[in-house]
Amino acid sequence: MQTREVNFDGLVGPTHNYAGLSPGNLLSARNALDVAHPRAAARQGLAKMRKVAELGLVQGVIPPQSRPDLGTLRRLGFTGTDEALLADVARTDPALLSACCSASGMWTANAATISPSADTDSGRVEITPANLSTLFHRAIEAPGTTRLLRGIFPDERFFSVHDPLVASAAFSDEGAANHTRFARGHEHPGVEFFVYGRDGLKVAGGDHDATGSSIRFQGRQTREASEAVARRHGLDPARVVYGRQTQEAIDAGVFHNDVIAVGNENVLLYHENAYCDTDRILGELRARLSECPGSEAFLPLCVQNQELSLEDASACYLFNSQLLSLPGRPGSMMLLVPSDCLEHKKASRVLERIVREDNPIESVEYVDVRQSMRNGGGPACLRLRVALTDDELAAVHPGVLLDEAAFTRLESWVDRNYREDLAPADLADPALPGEVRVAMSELSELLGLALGQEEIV
Ligand code: SUG
Repeated sequence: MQTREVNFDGLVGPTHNYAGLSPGNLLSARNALDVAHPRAAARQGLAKMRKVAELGLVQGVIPPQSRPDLGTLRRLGFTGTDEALLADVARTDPALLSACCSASGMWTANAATISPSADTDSGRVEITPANLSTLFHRAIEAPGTTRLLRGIFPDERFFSVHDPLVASAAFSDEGAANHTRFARGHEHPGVEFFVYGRDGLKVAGGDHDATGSSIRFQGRQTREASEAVARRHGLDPARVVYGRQTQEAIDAGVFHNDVIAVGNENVLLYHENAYCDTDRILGELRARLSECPGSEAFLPLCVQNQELSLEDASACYLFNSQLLSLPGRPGSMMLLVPSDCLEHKKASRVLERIVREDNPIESVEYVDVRQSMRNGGGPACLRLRVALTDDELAAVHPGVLLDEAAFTRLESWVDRNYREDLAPADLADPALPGEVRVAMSELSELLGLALGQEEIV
């Protein structure tokens, strides 16, 4: 039986816009209130999926959630027809309207943490949808994401889709963006690496951390959330490693671990200043992976601060790349990098060095996801990795697994239904919810996936 990693990319939704909703995410702040291009954004995302599929990898898609989220607005006390409600919230609380319009579900690295069946005591794929409770516009994704994941992974013999962790700042969970699995081939049991940015139960005040030091941004993922996910997934504690982000990195715009590191099989590409206690983390990963079946030793690849500073890393997103094992070429990997790195001299030099040196990363390919990047979401943010055996893959809802015909259908669906431009003021356009309703109902047909009432405005 074969096991492979499937990337499930988030399809960019029709309300893709720049609202500056994410403190600590410097690109989101920098591009706030610019005019967005939803059609180009969705096309860029689909082109990336197609590129990965053309490498011979299985590619999946996770549909967008319907926005504006009128259900949430009604639960918050707004009433009347959809049009009246929209006008009311636009007039009385435009910030709430922007939050309820965000297409942030596209960053599926934040949809869930997933442990493959080789690692779990249940022998099933264990899935915990992220509660995303740090930021309101992301927290409202969680119920819809849970329903979508239950639709995509419906067979309880193979998959266990939990409820998200309790929605509290203490258990703030941002999903796979802070989780990396190392294994000597996806079919073997592996080591799961959980990274967090703060302690959740030690209450910090405003601009201070729990020890009273002044900080620029709070970390999002808590230690408590990471530990709870590992417990729930029934992971062997001897094959789990925890690491903490440095406050220096968080303050430089590293709001998720996937902005500063990427791992695959036995390789971890990381920045020198990403973690507190780096030697302990690398030592544990090395030792624990050496006890797993297979033959390759853990291989950390460090990028020094002098080659690329933390600020450079959070501007060019070099680490927010997909590190892909190439089918039929064991031990050979490709790095799929945001095209923004092409214009970044230091990033280009780092990439040249990595490919030149002796390690499994043999090539670099560039992908243009600039529309998403302007919100702080690079190639790695746009995908959720799921290692699946043949039987598990056969039990995935087939409509979300993409072949050439499906790409063509989705591209023309985007061209038919998405606006070219979306300015902040357009979020109050009474025509927008109707357009989204049509798009979502067509998509539901295309994917053969019942997008629940909550997803349809
Ligand atoms: O949560 N941006 C997202 C970007 C998520 C990137 N994901 C990973 N690193 N895995 C966030 O900060 C910005 C929305 C806006 O400003 O309009 C936003 O939500």
